[in-house]
Amino acid sequence: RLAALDRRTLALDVREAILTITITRPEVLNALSPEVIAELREVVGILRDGIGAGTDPDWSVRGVVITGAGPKAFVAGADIARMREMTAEQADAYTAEAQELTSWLETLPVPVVAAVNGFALGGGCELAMACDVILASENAAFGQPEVALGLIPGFGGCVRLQQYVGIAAARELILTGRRISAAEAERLGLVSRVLEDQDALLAAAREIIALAARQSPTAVAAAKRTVRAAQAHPTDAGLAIEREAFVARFGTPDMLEGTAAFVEKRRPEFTGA
Ligand code: CO8
Repeated sequence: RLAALDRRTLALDVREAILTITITRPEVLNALSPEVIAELREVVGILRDGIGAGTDPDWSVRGVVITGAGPKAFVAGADIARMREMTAEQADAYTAEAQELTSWLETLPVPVVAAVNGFALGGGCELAMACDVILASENAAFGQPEVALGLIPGFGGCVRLQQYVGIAAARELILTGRRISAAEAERLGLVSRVLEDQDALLAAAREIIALAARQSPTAVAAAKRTVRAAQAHPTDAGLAIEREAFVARFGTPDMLEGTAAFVEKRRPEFTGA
């Protein structure tokens, strides 16, 4: 179904069970127009249906990489020209769809890696933060510059940036709109690794997914689900959710296989059950 999609703003590539989504509007630094959001929703929606939410999984896609076309930008934010034309109602619908997309990314049962190859500003930084891992090339730059436009972050920035960097740095960045380098983003904990150039960046993104794909897919999905649930709850409720998800692994074929393989000193062969 992915191959049959008519996409004007995205390029899709599936290789070795990894889907790479490239946003292809380099002339406007891959700004997120309503069409980009609609097409991303279509693709991620197909993945949700295809891989499932863990109940009847099809593990033919084991991870997703999101990146931007051209040498300058991952995504330089929402499309400002298009936003100017919107009424408050249209902005509400646009934001609702965009925010739901970020939740879909967070609830896919496979890892999603943002390969940030340039500007990740506003909605671009927010799109990256909805991914499980953010990798950056040396020329990447991050920021939430919405206050310079008379706006505020609306695609999850007020919520997720503080989860990544803590409330102090999040406040500073959101209230000033200050742009930070890849190196500073790494120091703050927004980015997990900085790579020299785009080739190294994409290779590292694929390597992370390939490594996760060697593990039990149901365990990876359960771990992703539990980390997200824990973020949304206070400590005691989070611990209860973790305990329940941990105990649910016991007796599953993948748990029996993984622990047997360790004891028998061999590589596990997971079936995703
Ligand atoms: N929207 C529309 N067009 C853009 C955007 C954008 N966000 N960013 C760049 N462009 C266009 C420029 O207008 C320019 O077009 P043209 O060639 O026709 O003049 C082209 O891309 C190249 O950009 P520049 O010439 O400006 O390139 P520079 O290298 O000089 O500067 C910058 C690069 C610093 C990235 C600069 O383009 C910039 O500041 N861009 C805007 C960044 C920004 O403010 N982003 C936040 C937008 S608001 C937002 O994201 C709200 C999120 C909530 C939305 C929820 C739904 C998704």
